[in-house]
Amino acid sequence: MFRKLATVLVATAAFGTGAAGLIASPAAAKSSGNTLEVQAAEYAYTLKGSPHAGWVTIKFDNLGQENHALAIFQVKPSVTAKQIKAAVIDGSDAAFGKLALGDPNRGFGTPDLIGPGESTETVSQLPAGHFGVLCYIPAPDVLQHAAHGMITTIDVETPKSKAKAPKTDTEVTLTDSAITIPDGGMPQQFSAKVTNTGTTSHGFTLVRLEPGQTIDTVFAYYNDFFATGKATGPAPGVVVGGIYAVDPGKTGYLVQKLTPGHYGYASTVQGEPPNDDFSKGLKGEFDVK
Ligand SMILES: [Cu+2]
Repeated sequence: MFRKLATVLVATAAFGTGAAGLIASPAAAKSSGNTLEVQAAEYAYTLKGSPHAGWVTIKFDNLGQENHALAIFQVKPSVTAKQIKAAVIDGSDAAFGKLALGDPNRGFGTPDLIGPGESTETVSQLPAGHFGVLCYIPAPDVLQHAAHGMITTIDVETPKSKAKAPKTDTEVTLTDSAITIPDGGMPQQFSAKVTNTGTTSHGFTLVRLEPGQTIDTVFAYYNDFFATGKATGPAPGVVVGGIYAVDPGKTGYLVQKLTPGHYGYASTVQGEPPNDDFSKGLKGEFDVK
């Protein structure tokens, strides 16, 4: 997600307050058993589905004009969106620590942020429990979307789902120093098995590059965007989909359609440079013919 969640939560606090809320409305459904559908727009999520523990499909559509993210972290039972928002505004690790269950940076292999009009789908194993969901993207007024209302909670229910991992046609391997994709790049449409054989969490996020741009210029652009809360000039690329933070030894699935063009990919899990995934070489480019 271009930043560690703890950093995101602390950074959100600096951007002040706004109204929390959740608008629930029907969404287009293509049932695959154990699915959560999330539609994002300015500035609310529309959620559909009651996922059970096990393999959970998350369909994430951005119907808005800005980038939107879907940061998911486990919280203690009965924690409310209002409480999470208060902790976000407080900004201290202690405030969030009172609500969080386990490591807030734990990776569940759920979607990364996506650009306007883009759609992505992940299939990953979620434990039963109560989760906070928020969008950490800065709005034009510099307030993060969470402060504008993109913050809610979801429950992953018991009993465990019988849903199976999807069929795959493509494999992607994440290590501590590289991302290996198929020779010739990713196809126009794929269901990729994404396996992390490294020792820390890594992800696989895809960016459609504007002519003349590289994954490096895109990464620099987004780092600046998140550091300042302001976009500097037109985006050099659009994030079209991705799976964020697959934990070591774990596997997730990314189901994606790509239009022809030049693409970059990277793990957006960050530590302090030069120890962040991008600096360590978890990036590359390919063409979709
Ligand atoms: Cu958003």
